[in-house]
Amino acid sequence: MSGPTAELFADDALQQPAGREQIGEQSYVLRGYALPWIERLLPELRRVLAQSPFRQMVTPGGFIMSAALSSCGELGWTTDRTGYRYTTIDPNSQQPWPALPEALHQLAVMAAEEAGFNDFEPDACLINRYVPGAKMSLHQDKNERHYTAPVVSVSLGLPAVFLFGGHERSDKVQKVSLFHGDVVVWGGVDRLRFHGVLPIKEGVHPQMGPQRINLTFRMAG
Ligand SMILES: O=C(O)CCC(=O)C(=O)O
Repeated sequence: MSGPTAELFADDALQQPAGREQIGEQSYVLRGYALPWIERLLPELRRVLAQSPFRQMVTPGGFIMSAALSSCGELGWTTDRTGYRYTTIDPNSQQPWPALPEALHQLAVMAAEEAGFNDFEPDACLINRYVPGAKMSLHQDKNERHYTAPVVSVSLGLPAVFLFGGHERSDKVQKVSLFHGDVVVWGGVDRLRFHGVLPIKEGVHPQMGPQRINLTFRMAG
């Protein structure tokens, strides 16, 4: 997360339209919503990652995920050969996942409200790290106990193309460009829509370096 030289900046990371874009009946992109939080958020994130560093996990099918993962909050999402699940313990450290920092909690609650979801109380924050080339295949978020709460997703660093599909894997997919500080919220009738991320393009973000970090907040337990 250090600041590399200006000539390496990713051009499109600097072009960031403002405002709120509706991408589904109950889904919004809040452009630049996290930007005012970044200075508070990054030191908290560093502390979390010092306690539970990124690691590449294996899917039940035996594939190594290209995004590296960590978590904070009461519950952390994990995958291994036996399946996908939430755990209270970080399987690497055998310690509880780091607590959800207050700045992250507040950001997630306020973004959810901005998108029309009051009373969001996230107990899980999954942290995905994408280096150029890393991606997230189309999937539904179905490991949570209930689907009443939205998913709040914060983008940091290199730009990404977010894929937002329908309720069937084969449904048409919208391609939504996401930039540093953008927040996507989807819930209600859209909660189980397929989504994913295209491979991240080469680049170096001025604040975050050659990576994209995504935080997804959920009510999992
Ligand atoms: O990285 C993103 O923007 C989306 C992450 C995601 O799909 C997930 O964690 O379920």
